[in-house]
Amino acid sequence: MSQKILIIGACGQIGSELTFKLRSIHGDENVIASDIGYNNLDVVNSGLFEIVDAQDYGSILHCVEKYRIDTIYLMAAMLSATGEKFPMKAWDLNMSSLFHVLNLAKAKFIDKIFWPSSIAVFGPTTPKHDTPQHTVMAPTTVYGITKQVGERWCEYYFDKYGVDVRSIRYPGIISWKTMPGGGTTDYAVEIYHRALTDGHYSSFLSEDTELPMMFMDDAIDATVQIMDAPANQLTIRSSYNLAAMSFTPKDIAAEIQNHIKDFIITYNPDFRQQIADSWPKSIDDSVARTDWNWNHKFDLKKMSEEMLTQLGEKYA
Ligand code: AKB
Repeated sequence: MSQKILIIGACGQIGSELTFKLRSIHGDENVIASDIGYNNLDVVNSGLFEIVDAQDYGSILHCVEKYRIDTIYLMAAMLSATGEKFPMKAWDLNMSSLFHVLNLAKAKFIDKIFWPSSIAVFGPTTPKHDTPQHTVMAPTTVYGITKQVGERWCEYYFDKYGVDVRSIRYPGIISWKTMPGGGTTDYAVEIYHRALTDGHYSSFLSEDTELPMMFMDDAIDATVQIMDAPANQLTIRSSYNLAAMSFTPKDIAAEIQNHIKDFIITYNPDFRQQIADSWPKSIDDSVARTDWNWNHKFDLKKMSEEMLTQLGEKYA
């Protein structure tokens, strides 16, 4: 029997591309996109769409019953930078939405959950290079705290109630279709847009700030792969480390200059610098590679070619 999928937060950066991918795999009639508003017309107009408030259990349950949903991808969240401006809102949204879907699975309304975690679960006392799967985690952002606590709850619901919840610690995700919103790694998307529209970018992170990053196509492939993996192959029920590349603003600017010779970058670090400084520079994702054959395809060079080609057509 085919899966019936609900994506909560389908209008966002990752949710939108996941919607298109899952529709291509499972069929338009089996993938229901939802969000709190009509915030992305490409998604809204591309198939079944419902208004769902991730913080309202009744709103999610109504949709689950209406479409006989068995699998939920919970992509709604407040990210690191916005979370520092609205700490309690970030806590409420990120935690209540997770509890709603975990409890739906515990009550057997649904069978399977995907919930994204983040490199933000790590903190200043975490080893910075090749950060291991199991290590010190003392996040200093509200977003990171919600993701770390969320991971503990996912594992708890798996252990105690047999809830099939699967999770990945996404690094910064770079894409050209939908803009990210409110993250610390957003600079790595904005820079390509500004390179093409203005020939100049003012970076809110300093030139040597190295962070783990990934191109959207790899992030979507990883998400599909972990959800398809046989349950008995998954040894981690908190969240898997996941990696593709690491670079600094200076590295990405140099790569862009290979295509746009007179591109200029300047550096004006703001409050996001402190967040970035608390995160790892690179991630050891060998457990994901062993357990479910994870393998990335895009490095900085290949991603930059793709970003500049796709955005070049958009701005032409
Ligand atoms: C953010 O910057 O907050 C996110 C993340 C790394 O989870 N992109």
